[in-house]
Amino acid sequence: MRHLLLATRNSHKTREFAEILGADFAVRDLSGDPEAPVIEETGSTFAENAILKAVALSKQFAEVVVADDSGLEVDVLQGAPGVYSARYAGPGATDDENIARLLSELRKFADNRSFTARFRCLLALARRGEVIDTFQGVIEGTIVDPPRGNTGFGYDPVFQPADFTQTFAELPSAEKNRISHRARAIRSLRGKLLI
Ligand code: ITT
Repeated sequence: MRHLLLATRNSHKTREFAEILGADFAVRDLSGDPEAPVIEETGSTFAENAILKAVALSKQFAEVVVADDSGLEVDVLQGAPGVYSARYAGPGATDDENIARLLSELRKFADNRSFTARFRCLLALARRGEVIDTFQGVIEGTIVDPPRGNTGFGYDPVFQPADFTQTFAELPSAEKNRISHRARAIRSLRGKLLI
């Protein structure tokens, strides 16, 4: 059994990590450590933010630390919300508020085009304050309006992966966790951890 500390307070991410990594890994996050520092995401890329989180937390904890920085990039919005995905509608915004802001931006385009987008996930692996490696996963798709489905989190109800007719929030979690940006990044990470 390998132990991993996830530098996240997002329990949805933690659940997906546990499902994707499987029984060889014991995963815990920061929910049990309220005194762990909150790291400000001041980077301009997912990689910078993932590294900031992983390095800072790995100075405080003995285990191998993995940080996930991820988000949605919409082409017609020049890649927004991108690194601001969690706070697109403002600091502390809920998922529903972020989706509402996204759809209101897209409704400004009067035509009925399909809006291409992708989810991107960057993982940083660190130990004792040093980055060991980073891993990336991407999934392409389109934005749907109105939102559909109620599984998952974040922008899942408005993201329909390419070659699927359901959104991430309509697909069973096992299917999302087979094809997602996070699944792709975690599979590369897993390979490194098992060496
Ligand atoms: P931590 O920093 O504590 O890990 P966070 O939720 O703030 O948690 P990020 O800064 O990486 O994490 O922001 C990621 C946001 O991107 C997340 O809040 C969602 O809005 C969106 N997102 C990322 N992955 C997603 C997924 O699989 N499905 C839907 N939305 C996702």
